[in-house]
Amino acid sequence: MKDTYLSELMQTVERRNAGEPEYLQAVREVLESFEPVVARRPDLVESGVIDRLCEPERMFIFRVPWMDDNGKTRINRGFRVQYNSAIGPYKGGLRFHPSVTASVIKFLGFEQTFKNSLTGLPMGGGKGGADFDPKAKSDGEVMRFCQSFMTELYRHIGADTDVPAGDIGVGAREVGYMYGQYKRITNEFTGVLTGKGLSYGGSLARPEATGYGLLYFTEAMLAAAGKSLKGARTVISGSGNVAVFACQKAQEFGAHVVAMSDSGGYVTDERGIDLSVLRPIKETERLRISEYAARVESAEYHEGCFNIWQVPCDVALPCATQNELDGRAAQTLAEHKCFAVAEGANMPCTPEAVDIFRKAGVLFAPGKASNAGGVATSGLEMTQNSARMSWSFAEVDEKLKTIMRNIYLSAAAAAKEYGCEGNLVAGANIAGFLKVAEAMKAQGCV
Ligand code: NDP
Ligand code: 2IT
Repeated sequence: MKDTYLSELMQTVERRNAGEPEYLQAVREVLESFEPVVARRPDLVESGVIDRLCEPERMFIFRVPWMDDNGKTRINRGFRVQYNSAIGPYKGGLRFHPSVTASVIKFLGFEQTFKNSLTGLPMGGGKGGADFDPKAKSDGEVMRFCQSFMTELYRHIGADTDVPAGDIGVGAREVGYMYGQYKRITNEFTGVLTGKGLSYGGSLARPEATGYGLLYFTEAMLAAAGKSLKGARTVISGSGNVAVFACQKAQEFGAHVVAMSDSGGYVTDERGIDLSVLRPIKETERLRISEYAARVESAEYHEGCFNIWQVPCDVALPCATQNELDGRAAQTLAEHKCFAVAEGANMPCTPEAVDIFRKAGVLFAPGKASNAGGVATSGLEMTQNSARMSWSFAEVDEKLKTIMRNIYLSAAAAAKEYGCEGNLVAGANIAGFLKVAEAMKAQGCV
């Protein structure tokens, strides 16, 4: 970082958050893209907006005790970061995964603040979760865990305060259990969580929204470069909520999806991934992706998830987790003439990977812009809940398309305006930042 103010701020953030690599990675990437902003907007430096953005408003860490099926007491650690409320109530998902730490939750909350701003909807940034592993747990164990988690979390959230949703390891089942417990404790039926089931206030198209939105964004980015997904060999990592609906929409756009993964390994299928086989394996039977190769003759299973990027492709959509695509993988993708990478996950590409894509001229869509369709549709769920109405699938999907196209346009426009045309990383960071910054400045030093 050349700018003295920004590099000193980064040093302060490093001192204050020592031992939190994911958080520092996310902050560094954003501060690096602020050089042209700092040069042009001294008022934002003077009002301390950027300094304040590098410190979450507050964070809760709590014990989550629950009893397993053998009657043994188990303990997990729960988190909620209320990162920034300048433009709306805190909003962001909950992640249940053994890798969850304060650093992971803070990086996600930081990213969420910019992402939510980009949607154009009035939502601040938040994130939470626990180091709980839902794998191999019975429904009863998952329910007791969710109830215990909510028994602490409920006092910090509310439809106009902080509205959690799903993320890794948190889907319709977990949201249902948490919603039930919230309602039982508070005796209120409000839109306090999104991603709810359709029968109790959920929005049509919310399950599809992140994956669909990713493809709407990708199409817009490709169209501007005179390219399209038609016939594009596509590799998608993950096989969870985001990956499955990314695959569905990619196939609708005419892409040929040849590989998908889970944390154990990946499958290739030259005939194209068959979602009618994959979805029940992952969604209802909750089995490993290796099962797909056992059921589909044209498919092959490969141990180890990170090698999925060795599969030659035109388009890569990382939809699993942070730092899953490193410099080596990026090099291979570039050598294979991959022409576009769009992040469905949060921060799946390492800084080295992003740098390689930029130098090789690979079109690159950063997650805080390209995966914003999920939270945008959560925003639409909040609106429907407040109005006590529900919109049709087509209505929500149409709004989602418009939002994703607008996010692409505003990231591209900000990049151009601030002298880095074509760099959507900088464009998304700057466009997301400016709205939050104006609101923070107007509200004074709080
Ligand atoms: P799911 O839990 O539904 O699926 C996660 C998928 O990623 C699974 O296939 C999982 O494999 C794989 N995965 C998880 N951790 C790892 C790991 N450490 N290494 C390799 N693979 C891993 O989560 P989502 O699909 O909801 O989330 C995926 C990503 O998208 C996350 O980064 C999330 O933050 C982001 N995101 C999600 C949104 C949403 O609306 N759900 C919105 C915007 C972004 P396995 O089953 O083996 O664990
Ligand atoms: O990372 C994300 O944007 C999400 N997990 C979705 C959050 C939400 O509130 O819908």
